[in-house]
Amino acid sequence: MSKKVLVTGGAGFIGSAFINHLLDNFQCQVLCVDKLTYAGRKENIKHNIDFLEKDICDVTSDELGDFDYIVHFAAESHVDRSITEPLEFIKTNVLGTATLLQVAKEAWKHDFEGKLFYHVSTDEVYGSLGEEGFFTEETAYDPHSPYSASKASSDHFVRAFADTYGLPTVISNCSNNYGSYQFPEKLIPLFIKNIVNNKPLPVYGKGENVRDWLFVNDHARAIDVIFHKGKLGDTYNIGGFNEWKNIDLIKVMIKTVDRLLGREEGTSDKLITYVTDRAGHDLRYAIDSSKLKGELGWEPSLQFEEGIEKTVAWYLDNSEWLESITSGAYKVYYAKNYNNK
Ligand code: NAD
Ligand code: TDX
Repeated sequence: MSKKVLVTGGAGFIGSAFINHLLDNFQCQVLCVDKLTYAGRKENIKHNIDFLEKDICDVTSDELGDFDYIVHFAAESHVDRSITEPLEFIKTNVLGTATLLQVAKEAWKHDFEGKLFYHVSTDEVYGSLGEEGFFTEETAYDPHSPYSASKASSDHFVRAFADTYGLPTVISNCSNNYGSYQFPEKLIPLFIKNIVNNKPLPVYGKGENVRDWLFVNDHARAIDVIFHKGKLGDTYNIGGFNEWKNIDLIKVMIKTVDRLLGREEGTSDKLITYVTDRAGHDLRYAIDSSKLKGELGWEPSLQFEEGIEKTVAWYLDNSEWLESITSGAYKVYYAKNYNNK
């Protein structure tokens, strides 16, 4: 009988890429548990799967049936939103994760042979780097935003359940993802959308913060590799060795959108608008993923130039998706908090 994988947050940006990758490559049964917040869309998943529309804080082992693995993506994921609504982040990211750990422990009745709880986390738990150096798996946690503090806390609970109850767990901490189906509150899709619509591009501070960008399908591949070959109880960093200063990345996006729309080069440069910096804005993230490469043989497959071209082209071709995902609940929140974007 094929194995059953419970995927939380599978209607979101990375979770849907993972489900699509999994079912393109493996025979298994997937049950997605997702609350369908403003960030989740069932249509992001291109396969027929079982779907439970539910808050992870409220799931019980009874309603899930037997399952072999959990891959846990569900989270509130946007740093700016965590600054205006920190309690939502604590609820979903901390209490939600702890609830799932407890549910897995109960459902597996302490018989953990062949089981796995895979927790998807972020490089932001490590805090901020200066000009030099990389985050490794040994870097001490030093989160600064309510988002990263909630993710750090969820990582601690995963390790606590492994140490206390022997729950078979693995954690990966990944850098910034980009690609199709990302909600347009994050830098790359938001700026593509604004360039297309000739709207201002709100660059926080001086635009000098650095992020390490990884194509979402490469993240899905990394999770697959760790899921199948990772060591129980271990942690793996995932990154693209692909650092960009925000302002330089923004100039690449402007150039690419203008070119693909047939506009003259430089047309949209005037949209760059420097605005008040994000509170507690981490200066630089950079992941050392050499453990993952050395032990499990994973490395990114796509060059950034190709990835950003594909990504811009996807958003230009999918304006209906962009319109639909920014209507409804998000519109109300957006109008209240982000009138300047
Ligand atoms: P996303 O915001 O696009 O999707 C989150 C999904 O979780 C949505 O489908 C949403 O409906 C669901 N969800 C939210 N709260 C829920 C709840 N209480 N119960 C059930 N479902 C709920 O997020 P993403 O960018 O796909 O991120 C997925 C995971 O990867 C998160 O855990 C995030 O911390 C982590 N991560 C993201 C990035 C990135 O660059 N986006 C990088 C590293 C790690
Ligand atoms: O309007 C903007 N202007 C701007 O200058 C936005 C939305 C962002 N920025 C800057 C802030 C960051 O330095 O761009 C950079 C990237 O911002 P986000 O897309 O919001 O991502 P970040 O804050 O780096 O967090 C992301 O990567 C790690 C994801 O949202 C997290 O879920 C993930 O864990």
